[in-house]
This record gives sequence, C-alpha cells and structure tokens, in this order.
Amino acid sequence: MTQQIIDQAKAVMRKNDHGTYTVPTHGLYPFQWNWDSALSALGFAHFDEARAWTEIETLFAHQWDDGMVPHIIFHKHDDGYFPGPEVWGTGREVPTSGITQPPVAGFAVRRIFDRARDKELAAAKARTLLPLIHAWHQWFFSNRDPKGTGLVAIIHPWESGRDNSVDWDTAFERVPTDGVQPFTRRDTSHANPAHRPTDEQYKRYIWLVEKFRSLGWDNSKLHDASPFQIVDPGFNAILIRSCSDLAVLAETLGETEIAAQSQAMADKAIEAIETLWSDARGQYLCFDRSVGALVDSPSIGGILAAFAPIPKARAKAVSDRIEVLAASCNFLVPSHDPTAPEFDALRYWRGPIWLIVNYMIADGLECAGQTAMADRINRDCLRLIELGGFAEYYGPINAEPCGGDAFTWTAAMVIEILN
Ligand code: 9WN
Repeated sequence: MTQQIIDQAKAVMRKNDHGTYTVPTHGLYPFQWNWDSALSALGFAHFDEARAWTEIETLFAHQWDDGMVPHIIFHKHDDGYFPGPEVWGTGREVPTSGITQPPVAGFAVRRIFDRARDKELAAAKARTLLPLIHAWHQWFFSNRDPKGTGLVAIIHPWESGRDNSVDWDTAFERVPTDGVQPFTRRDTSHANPAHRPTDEQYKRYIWLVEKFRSLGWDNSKLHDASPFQIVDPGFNAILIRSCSDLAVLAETLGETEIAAQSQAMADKAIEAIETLWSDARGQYLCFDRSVGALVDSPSIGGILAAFAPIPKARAKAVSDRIEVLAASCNFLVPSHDPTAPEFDALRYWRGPIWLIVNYMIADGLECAGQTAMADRINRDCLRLIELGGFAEYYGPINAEPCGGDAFTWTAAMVIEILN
C-alpha cells in the first residue's frame, strides 16, 4: 500500500517535470513557482537527488541582482494563466513576476544536504547555493524591514502563498481598484470559482501589481509605497527557519561569516515574533504594519509559526490550539478556524487544508518535542490522499479534493511523510 502511494506520487511529480523545473500542475499553473519548487525538491531528493538540486538551481538562476527571488518564473509562453509576464512587466530576459514568496529554500537545501546519499554532489551544490540563499535572506531584512524591527512584511497577498486568507481582508479594504482595466481571469476556467479568490480580490491583486510596476519594480521603494504591509507569523517563521538552517549548513561548509550572519538574523526575529503572540487567541497573529495593530484573525499563519525554533512553551501552546481546532473539523489543520464567521470550508486559504503547511507545522512541532500532534497531522495528510488523491487542497470537514489535481508539492509531501 505504502509503496503504491509512493509510486503514484512519483508519477505525479514526473508528469509535472519539465526537465529543469516542475510546474505545480498542468493547466492551472503552467510555470515555475518559488516555494512550490523548494518543497517539491524534497520529494525528488528521495528518488533522484540530482533532479532535486536542479529544481532549486533553476529557481536561483532567476534571482534578481538585488537578491530577491521572484515568485513565478515564466519559462515558456502560456496563455493559460493570468496575470502573465506582460502584466508584470519586469523587463527580464526570461520573464518573472516582481514579488517574492515564502523563503523555504534554505530549509529545503539543508534537509536535502543532510540526507544526501551522494555527499560529493550535495557539497558542491550546497556550496553554490549557500551565498545565493543568504543574499535572498539579507534582501528580506534590508527591503522588507526598513526600520529594523527584526520581522519582515509582505506587500502583496500572493507573497504569503496564502492568497485569499481572511488575514488580509481588513488591510485589503485600503487597496483601491481605481484604474484597473477589465481583465479575464484564467484560474476560474481550470478550477471551481467557488473554491478560488473572488473577482473583487483579483482587482486588488492587480492594482498592487500595477502600482509596483509603475515604480519600476525598485525594491528600495516598494515597501513604503505599498498600502498593504503585513507581518505574517507564518511567513516570518519560514524565513527564521531557513536562516537558522542556513547557519548550520554554512558552519558545516566552513562558511563562518554566513553562519554568524544567518544566526543573528534568526535570533533577532525569534525575539521579535513574540510580539505577535495573542493570549486571547492562543496563537500568533498577523501585524498590520500600515496601521500598527495586530490583525485579530485566527488563521493558520499563526500556527505555522511553529515551524520556527520558537520557545518550547509556545510550541506546546500551538499544539494545544490545534487540539481546539480539531473539535470543529474532521481533518487537520484547517487554514482558518472553523468556528470563525469567515471560515469557508472549500475556498482556497479560508478554510481548506494544504499539505505543505501541514508538513511544516508537523516538522516544527516534532523538533519541539510535540510528537503526538506532529504524528496526528501527518496521519491526516495520508487519510486525505487516500480519500481525495493528490489535490491542491482539501476540505477539512469532508476531505473534498479542491483546486488543481495531480499536484506536485502535494505528491512531494506524501513522499516525505512516507519515507
Ligand atoms: C499565485 C502555485 C501557487 C502557490 C500559492 C497558491 C497559488 C497563485 C495563484 O498557487 O497562488 O501565486 O494564481 O492562485 O496560493 O501558494 O504557490 O501552486
């Protein structure tokens, strides 16, 4: 049974493999996505280490001069996705988007390196990737934390990877839609519109893209110019984990300066993330930097914080919080609290379960000694696969498979969990 599922997962990954990069799924997402690639590489590493390294190398081959790694790389022309390269207008030879995504590559590279069977290949690849990943981490703190708070802001919901989370609703009201010309969405022709973001949200996504394009994609200007600046605990936890993992990797490779700088960034952020903790909610919350207040939205962003090496007592509290959520759903971990009025069981990041997020939460909890909850989350991942196949996301009440199917990172996570 286990081997059969692994074989099916490998087949999904091979199907979406374009040789040097994978697409998340055919049709809905025909290009390379940033955090999809880093997490998918973990799956490849179990059966083709060289291919795993290539996935991440391709991603970093499109790193911008300032250090940013874009969220989409438009390797080949495809009309099936909106917004395409002409909307982004970043002027790159191989077009890319102009925003970034959760920086999970540092974590992935350390893990692939640590588990490598081909040590020589791993050392060579890690050595090349190390300064590139470090430059991306430094880019974050220079450009998305201009006041040196220790935590970085996202300036577009797409950067979080949790596109239509309830977390952004209030801040999004401050994003106008003036001047956005009519456009045709393509996602709703591939997936059920009831499981996707709304048209109103799409207009605001595009307004932000046009605003940033009008500033020439100059990252020294974008943060301050954006009406949307959110400090997301989940996003920051991924950055913290990648910084601390990169510190360990750098030390192993004898790169002591990168090691010290990475650890310093992680330490400062771990201290700062404490300001996002809410006793009332029993979890971390987002902080809306534009208005200087926490966002009282009980989403999975505040639970994903457990992916970072937060204090053990906090990890225990997060585990307790998941236990509370379990009382109102049949599968863990819903992307929004099912008892909250905004919960929407099948609409994208407003309720459904995403296996990549489950994987990171379980990994963090396991590192913190919360193994029972980590195991339970991993078991639920496998139940969801057995019931719904390799979907993009799943309903937390009835396990409905939603969004795209034959999904690369979902398959990669299953390979990870079963190995
Ligand atoms: C926008 C590819 C990506 C994921 C994101 C997920 C979704 C894109 C979209 O798909 O976002 O980046 O068009 O909806 O929200 O996390 O990386 O799988």
